[in-house]
Amino acid sequence: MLSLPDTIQTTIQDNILLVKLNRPEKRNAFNDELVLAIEQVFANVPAGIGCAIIYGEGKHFSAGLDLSALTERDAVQGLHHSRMWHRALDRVQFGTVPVIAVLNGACVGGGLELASACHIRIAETSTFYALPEGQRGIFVGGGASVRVPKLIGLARMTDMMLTGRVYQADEGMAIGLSQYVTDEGKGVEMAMELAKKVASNAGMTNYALMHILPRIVDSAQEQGLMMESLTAAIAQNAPEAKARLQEFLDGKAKKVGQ
Ligand code: 1HE
Repeated sequence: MLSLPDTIQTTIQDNILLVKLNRPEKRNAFNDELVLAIEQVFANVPAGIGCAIIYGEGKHFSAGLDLSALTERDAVQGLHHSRMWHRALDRVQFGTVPVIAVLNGACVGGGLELASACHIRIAETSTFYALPEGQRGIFVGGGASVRVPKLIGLARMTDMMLTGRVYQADEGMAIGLSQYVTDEGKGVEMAMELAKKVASNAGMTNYALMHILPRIVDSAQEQGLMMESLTAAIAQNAPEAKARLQEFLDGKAKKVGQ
């Protein structure tokens, strides 16, 4: 059993791991303890889990970095602090299971950094996105400069930080910050439905989507195409793939959209 602070809670339903940020009185702002707890949780996903869901207690997913500790750090401590965030969020993005984030209210600063390390984002209608680091006189340090432009492009992230622009839930989906928008209070339910589908995929497919696809995207075309071919060859050779293909050929598998 992991020893976790009460600012994070985990439960398991069937083969889905639910992770709740539980610091609503501070709008789920991340102190170091909470960042390290996220690292622990995603480094130790129990065997048999097929997908994880992360969401926040209260009216906000997360207000980002806990600003109360920021003034106490010197430059070297600041470097290590940022690298701690990178370690923790790498555990989320490159862990053992796909992660679905359910967003509501503020998804700002480090909150958006966590959300962008997840594989699917569902925004409830109250969600708003911002990178207030610009206004606070600091810079992103939890991976946003790498992950956010991949979702929305360099120009939009630059604008968010230069002008303090806030995107609402629908706009956020239109530009790529989330893949889904749903009614208030319905996010976890929707995430459970999606998580069941994710967890029913062949293991190699999910592994390739989490660990290989992002590397292909970061590669030059020739290397990317070669990695794709190698991945396709490995995936189709797995017994699970052969069984699924045979099921389709026997007319026993679901058609697309069913
Ligand atoms: C906090 C934080 C925080 C709230 N650090 N304590 N993030 C920001 O710049 C966002 C700052 N927060 C806000 O703009 C607002 O709090 C919200 C829009 C998120 C929510 O507003 P509201 O009216 O619901 O709550 P509140 O009254 O502002 O806050 C409730 C309490 O949470 C209050 O503490 P209290 O002791 O007076 O009750 C706030 O001080 C506290 N609180 N947000 C510390 N962020 C890896 S680098 C990442 C860099 C960043 O993430 S920068 C972005 C920081």
